[in-house]
Amino acid sequence: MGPVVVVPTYNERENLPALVAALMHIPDVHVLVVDDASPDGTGVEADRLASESGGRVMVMHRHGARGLGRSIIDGMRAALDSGATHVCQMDADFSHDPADIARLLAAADDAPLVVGSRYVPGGELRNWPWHRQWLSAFANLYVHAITGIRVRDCTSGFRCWRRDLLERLPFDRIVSDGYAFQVEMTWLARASGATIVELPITFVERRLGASKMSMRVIAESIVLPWRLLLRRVKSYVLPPTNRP
Ligand SMILES: Nc1nc2c(ncn2[C@@H]2O[C@H](COP(=O)(O)OP(=O)(O)O)[C@@H](O)[C@H]2O)c(=O)[nH]1
Ligand SMILES: [Mg+2]
Repeated sequence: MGPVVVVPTYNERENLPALVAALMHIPDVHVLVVDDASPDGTGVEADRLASESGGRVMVMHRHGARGLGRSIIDGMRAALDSGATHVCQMDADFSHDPADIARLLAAADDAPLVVGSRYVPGGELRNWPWHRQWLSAFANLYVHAITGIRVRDCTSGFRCWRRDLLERLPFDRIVSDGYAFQVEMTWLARASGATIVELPITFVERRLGASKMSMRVIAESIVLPWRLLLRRVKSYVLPPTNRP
């Protein structure tokens, strides 16, 4: 198997068919939809798309507590198990342009983690309400200030991971689930010494469906950078065998 694009979904029935169709234009790419029992029937739609895809579209149905980060991790694990050379992650709502996957994959030749970035020269935000722009800019400043991570768009959910890097990451240690999940993954990649490259992307606000952003997700993002810092301090203080 070549690259697998993991697409987490919760109530994306209106967006999914067009997204999958666009991804099918990229040679060799497989798609893994990870659906969290969406009440709007996204999972059923995903199964239909899979049955018509000749094996290029796969679906994972999650049950129990829903969560974006957990869904992506489960999707990444399944993609690695099925032999993926790269695992890409992207939103289902067309905020990320499916055609950009080809650019991310090409850039992964030189870096095991490629982040689609709104905040490097050439990157752009379109139609995002001012409060989301402010929140996103603040989140990145906050993460940079506390953790020292130098990636400009730490919360981006548009990424391409090379297999060799993902295999080294300690998935079991991941504690966060929302935007903080993207930050935590970036942190782990950096801690493993991986080169991280940012490619400019244009992020466009969704036209169909609704955002699942919540106060819980924001609260988690406020706490995570401090948890990461604490983890680093502990790893200096504790002998290696006692490390969490
Ligand atoms: N599986 C799964 N996907 C989710 C969950 N929450 C959000 N998503 C998906 O994650 C992507 C980004 O979510 P979205 O609500 O658009 O976030 P926003 O762009 O920051 O407003 C979309 O594809 C959503 O369907 C969840 O709890 N489980
Ligand atoms: Mg969105």
